[in-house]
Amino acid sequence: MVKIGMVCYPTYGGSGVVAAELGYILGERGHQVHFISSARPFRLYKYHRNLFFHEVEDVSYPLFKYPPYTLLLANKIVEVTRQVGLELIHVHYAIPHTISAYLAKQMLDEAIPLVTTLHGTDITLVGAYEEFYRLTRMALKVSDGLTAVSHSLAADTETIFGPLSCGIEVVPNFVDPLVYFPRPKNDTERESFAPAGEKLITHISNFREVKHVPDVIRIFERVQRQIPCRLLLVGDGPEMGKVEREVAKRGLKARVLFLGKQENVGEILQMSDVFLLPSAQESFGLAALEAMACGVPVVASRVGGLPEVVKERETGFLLPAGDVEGMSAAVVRLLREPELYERMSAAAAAMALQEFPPERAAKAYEKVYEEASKRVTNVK
Ligand code: GMT
Repeated sequence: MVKIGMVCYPTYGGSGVVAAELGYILGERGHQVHFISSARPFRLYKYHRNLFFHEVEDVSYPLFKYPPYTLLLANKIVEVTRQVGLELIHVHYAIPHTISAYLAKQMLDEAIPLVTTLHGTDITLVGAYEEFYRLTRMALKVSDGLTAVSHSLAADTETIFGPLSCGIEVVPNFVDPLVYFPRPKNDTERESFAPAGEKLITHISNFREVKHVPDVIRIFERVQRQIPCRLLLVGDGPEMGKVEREVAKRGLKARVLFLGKQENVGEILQMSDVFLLPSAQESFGLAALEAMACGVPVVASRVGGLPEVVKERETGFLLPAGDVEGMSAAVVRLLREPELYERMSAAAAAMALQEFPPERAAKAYEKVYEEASKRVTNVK
């Protein structure tokens, strides 16, 4: 049993989801997991005897223009380590979490292993900004164990930051088959969203620019001209205003439903026919995997780690980012060809179950923890 300090963002976003769900599996496997974050991670809602949450409190002081979260988090990691005897720190998203954990390590008397999981934009976007490049490189170097959620992200990391002495272990994200599974469409609330047998197209994201949500609207506009259908938009974020304007401009208000942030996306996916993810960049695409697990074929961009998740022409269609015409044609094909649809839907559910089981990910992380601990012991 390991006492793990799990650091993540609490807000809607894949890295917080992965951290929370990993916490439950590790807790079930007998580890004690202490979440340290600015708020309770949104998927950490169920009680578990081995899961704990420690909030990083804000400190306001007139001289601070910005609250120094990195320092407050470092201090909290030290506090929790002393209080409960953490044996390892596992941070999700390098910036600023690895830096905080590294600072915490300097303040502690005992050496403690630090594992960083890279999720995507911490490397491909934020990490590559000039302002963060050196810090991210340092975060990679000071980690005793490094994991990436896809081979594509591991390769991008070495391309952007050069080779790393401890190497990068690829641990793909996973999906809980008890929450995400196919359900007969007439068993769901579907009728209230898409009456009279209309089709339902779904997009879930944090509505950041990188997600290309306006493309979702453009694709939907083309599809609904040919097939009676509705669009479900789940999530919220900086692009929401732009998306609402795009929907209004195209006269689609009656056909597009904005559901906002939702905790239970499993039920929404179970009533959907097609999942759209036309992102500019996606290191993994957790929402696409969740859709597949519910038997929903995916139409997405052929970028980053998406080809490691969506098997081309088996569980969905991948097209170049920005190819609105190609993606519309793929959705129309799926909705018009029942045989093709059934085959892809069944393959998607089977593949999610076989290739992305939570237990496999938990065992892989345990191995990374073991290696990182050995590395720290050898240095002592
Ligand atoms: O960039 C985001 O959309 C949020 C980010 C996050 O904070 O979780 O998502 C990244 O991590 C997810 C979980 O590992 C991946 O499924 C997403 O593909 C990845 N996003 C991008 O690479 C854009």
